[in-house]
Amino acid sequence: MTVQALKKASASFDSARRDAAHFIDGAFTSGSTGKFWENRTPLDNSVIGRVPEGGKAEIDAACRAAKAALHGPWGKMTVVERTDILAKVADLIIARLEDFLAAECLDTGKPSSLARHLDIPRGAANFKMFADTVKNVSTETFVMPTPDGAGAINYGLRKPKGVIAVISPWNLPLLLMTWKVGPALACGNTVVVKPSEETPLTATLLGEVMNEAGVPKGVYNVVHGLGPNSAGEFLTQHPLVNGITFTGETRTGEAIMRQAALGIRQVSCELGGKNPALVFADADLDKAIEGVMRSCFANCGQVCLGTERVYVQRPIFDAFVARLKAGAESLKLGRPEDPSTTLGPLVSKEHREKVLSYYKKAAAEGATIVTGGGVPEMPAELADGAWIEPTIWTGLPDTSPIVNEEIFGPCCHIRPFDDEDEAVALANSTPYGLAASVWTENLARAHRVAAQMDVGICWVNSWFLRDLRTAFGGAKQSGIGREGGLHSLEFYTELTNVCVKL
Ligand code: NAD
Ligand code: 6OD
Repeated sequence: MTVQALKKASASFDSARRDAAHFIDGAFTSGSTGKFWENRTPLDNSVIGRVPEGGKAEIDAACRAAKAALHGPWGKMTVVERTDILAKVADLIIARLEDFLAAECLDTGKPSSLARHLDIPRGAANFKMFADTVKNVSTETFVMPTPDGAGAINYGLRKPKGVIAVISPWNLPLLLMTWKVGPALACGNTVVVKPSEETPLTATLLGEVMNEAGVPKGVYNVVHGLGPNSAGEFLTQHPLVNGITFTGETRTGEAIMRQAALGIRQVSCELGGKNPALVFADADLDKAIEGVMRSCFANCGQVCLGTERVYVQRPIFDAFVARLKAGAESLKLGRPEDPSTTLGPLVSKEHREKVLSYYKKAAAEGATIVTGGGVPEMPAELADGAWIEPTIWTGLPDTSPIVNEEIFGPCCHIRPFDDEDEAVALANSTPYGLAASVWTENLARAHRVAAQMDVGICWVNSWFLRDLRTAFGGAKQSGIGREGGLHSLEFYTELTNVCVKL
């Protein structure tokens, strides 16, 4: 890209800088707390705009609007009318792709090629897919005999659960928020969203789209704020909330489950991971390197499904390490608008401190630092950003925190193994159970190993690929419940059995 073209692209990103606002009952507001924080981009730490911090009053207003909307025009629509509107929401997200793209890239710093091909289209697809899914849902019916010989018929009625609290993280802000808002609305619920404090922009922008698409007021509400003792906690404790769906860290999931216990509200939790990749000597090495590279470094390692533990069968260990090192060193750090950029910064300097603490721990524990391990030198205009080097280690013990705790950065530890049983035991050795990938050309081994992974999703010779109708969620400390396709409908609806005596 020429310097001039890059400057033009940067100017269009700069025009996306704006204050965020709550979106309550169809209107934008900065609320009544008088508290704001500065939203900074991790690209260079400059201020994007101000974000209002919602308090109890904003949460209450949003929950009341959501409750009222359940029984207003939204609740009276046929499923076709409702899903037509959601299809329009999807179309409008695509029509405003450049606006969403600029907002998401400013908030997160991610390369625009990634947001263009993943975050924003998936944000739209999450509305379309669930709109299609609910049109084809049936419920069970049973005819039963009765002593008088007349019988009875039982049938299920699926009804919206009510007001759904959506608490979402910062790594894939629009994608992960709409992964919950899409099915919740398709099922006829209304939502109050508390987006991550790090990434408030696309949730706000979606309010404009909702109005434009004709979504009735009160159906989609957004209140910005922090977690504990702020909008997040107030939302999960609000008595009008009927269900809570959360994506984020495991420790936050524990807090949210405690909050959900008040009033017995159902909760769905998609939590952290420490995902393994198992690379067998019979793998197609080119494919394995390409897949493991993406799973370690995409989105600067800030993907819950990403790989931080790589286990490689001994005969190919050295070759694998050398090739992954070359791959990591070929990544190009830079501004999102530059098409040659393949790696952005971490989401914030605060998160970089956390990731760097693991980099330091690895060095202190005597890891071999294959590549990276620190902060890169960036051009002066980006020097104040949250940049970090992609990093590979070998040689740490299996008990090391680097091998057991979620780091959420562009890094992995690689360790050799000798046979299948050892690989399976290593893969299952952490308290997490979100995802795994298995790389082998031996079909029987692929199925055998996949069946032994204690995870919600296991890939064979791929990563991140998924039909959205399938179950998504984590085992062990990586989550509770499954979302995706019909599984989402289980969470977002209440099932009433009607038994009619004939
Ligand atoms: P986080 O848990 O710090 O925050 C997530 C959200 O919860 C934010 O909106 C935050 O404000 C809110 N929150 C925090 N404390 C709260 C409380 N007590 N009550 C209510 N809300 C509260 O997570 P993060 O740092 O934003 O995201 C990264 C984490 O998310 C990583 O652990 C990653 O693995 C996980 N994640 C999991 C999945 C998945 O599908 N399993 C997907 C993406 C991210
Ligand atoms: O693709 C999805 O639907 C999904 N929930 C991805 C999660 C990615 C975690 O960072």
